[in-house]
Amino acid sequence: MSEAPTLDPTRRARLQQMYGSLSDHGMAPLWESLHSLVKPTPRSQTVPAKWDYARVVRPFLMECGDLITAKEAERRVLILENPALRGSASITRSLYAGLQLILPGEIAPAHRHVQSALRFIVEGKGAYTSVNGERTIMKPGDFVLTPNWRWHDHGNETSEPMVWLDGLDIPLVLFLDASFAERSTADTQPVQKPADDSRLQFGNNLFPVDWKPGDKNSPLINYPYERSCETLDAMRRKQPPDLVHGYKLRYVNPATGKSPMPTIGAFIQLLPAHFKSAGYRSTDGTVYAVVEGEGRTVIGEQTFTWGPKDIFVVPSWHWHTHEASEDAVIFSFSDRPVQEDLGFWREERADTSYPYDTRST
Ligand code: GTQ
Repeated sequence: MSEAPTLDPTRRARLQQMYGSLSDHGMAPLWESLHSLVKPTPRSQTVPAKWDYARVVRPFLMECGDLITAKEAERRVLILENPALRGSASITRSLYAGLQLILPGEIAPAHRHVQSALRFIVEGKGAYTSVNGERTIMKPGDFVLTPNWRWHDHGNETSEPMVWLDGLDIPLVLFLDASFAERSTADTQPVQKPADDSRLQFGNNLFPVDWKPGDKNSPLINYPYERSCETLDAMRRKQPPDLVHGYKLRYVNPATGKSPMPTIGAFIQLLPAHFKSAGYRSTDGTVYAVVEGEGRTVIGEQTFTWGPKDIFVVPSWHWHTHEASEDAVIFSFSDRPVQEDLGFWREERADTSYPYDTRST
């Protein structure tokens, strides 16, 4: 589709003159920008990018640990900013990602906000997050929720640093001008529920008979890694990998079958050794965090090699393929549930053009 219409020089000059006055009155001519507003296909401002955990992110994070305490910072987090969206605390247009460090003996004080948060544990074992009075102990690969407006604080009573990936809907909430947040008077919430309460109450396919969900968020606050691995392994024993996704699972709210939080969808997938995926694109820009294994992802013309703990982002509607040189497990999150609820979400697969053979070397 063409951009602005081509007009003879006289009309063009008169129009240009009028545009100046229009703008003084808070108006603008639609025909000059129609096709960049109503685009025929998504053209994301977001660019593909990768963050190398061991070589780049971790050293900076540990330096932050020397320079500022978790309590002083309220949250000691390095934001992973998309190189094309600098200054906006965004890794995609709708989502935020950061790496949070809590050192032994530290706490991150209690607060709550409209923004929903997920944690995906990268390093360390045994620190806790408290969500509305329930503490959950975290270990690598666990997927932990802090849904909208729940009080939450974090603490590390172990002897090791604890690092996790934070995923929040900060840009989406800012876009909608709907942000509220408050600090608690107490830094640490009193423990009000038994250990593992939500998992025992809601994680066994049994709900209290009269329980009704209060909102769209999962009643579970921790989806432990061993359960994800068990499910991925069972899938692998049963069937060949999907040509695009390998073996891919979505985390669900057991009360609704939908995503654990309404604004962020989360996924975990296993790519068997030597798997090369078929091309794929979807409208949800997606953040990937590698748990285990090595491989590479080709996004358009760019190749990103990755290993454990690395993080990369695939923008909306960008063709990409994944290749694993050894068995690889990758976590990911996106705004897919928002787009699905609004009827926007689309995907496209190129299965036939990318044959693969898991036995080749
Ligand atoms: O742990 O509550 O990365 O409020 C950004 C904002 C983490 C948190 C972030 C937050 C948090």
